[in-house]
Amino acid sequence: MHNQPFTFELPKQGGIPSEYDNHLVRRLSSMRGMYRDHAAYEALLSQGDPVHYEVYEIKRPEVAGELLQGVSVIHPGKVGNEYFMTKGHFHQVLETGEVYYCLSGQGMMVMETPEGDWSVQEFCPGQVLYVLPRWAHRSVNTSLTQDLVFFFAYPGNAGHNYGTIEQQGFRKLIVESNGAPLVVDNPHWKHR
Ligand code: M6P
Ligand code: ZN
Repeated sequence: MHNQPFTFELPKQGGIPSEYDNHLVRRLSSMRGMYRDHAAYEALLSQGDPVHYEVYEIKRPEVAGELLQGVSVIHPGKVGNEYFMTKGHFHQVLETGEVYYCLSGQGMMVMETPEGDWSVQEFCPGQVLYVLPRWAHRSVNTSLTQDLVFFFAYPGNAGHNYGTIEQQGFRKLIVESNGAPLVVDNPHWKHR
């Protein structure tokens, strides 16, 4: 870990950062129950367990004054008619935000609050997206050919709460309809 201020490079066309400490790989098998079409999920999984998305993290102490940062790469594909996406999470410390900068690809960020407010923002290269404190967030790759690549930074003490989303899902799903992404209600969303 650095003990002096430091710089690193992010390739403008996407790709991996010039330095990182941790490479997190999520395969399709870690997404069980996250997609609406369970049969399509099992069918895809039976053909192999492809890498779904990857996160390159720069390690910093997980304390309030620090910023945790890195690059995420979401590979293209669909489960049924839903595009590949991240699990999504609330922050354990709910009152912490997160900033994203899109480097390449095409995507959407699906967000909601514990009170059930929701927002879906399109996300394309050059755009900064600010996730307000209290908002759960999931990124969706709406291209079927290209990786979605973005830089992120969030407070060191934020933590990840996956349990709430695993239980209730997000209010909105992003599906392909006539070759384009469409925001639809999640029929299984339960407010707990
Ligand atoms: C973003 C950040 C990371 C997160 C990653 C994968 O890059 O928010 O903190 O780990 O997405 O998303 P998830 O943790 O929801 O699987
Ligand atoms: Zn987050």
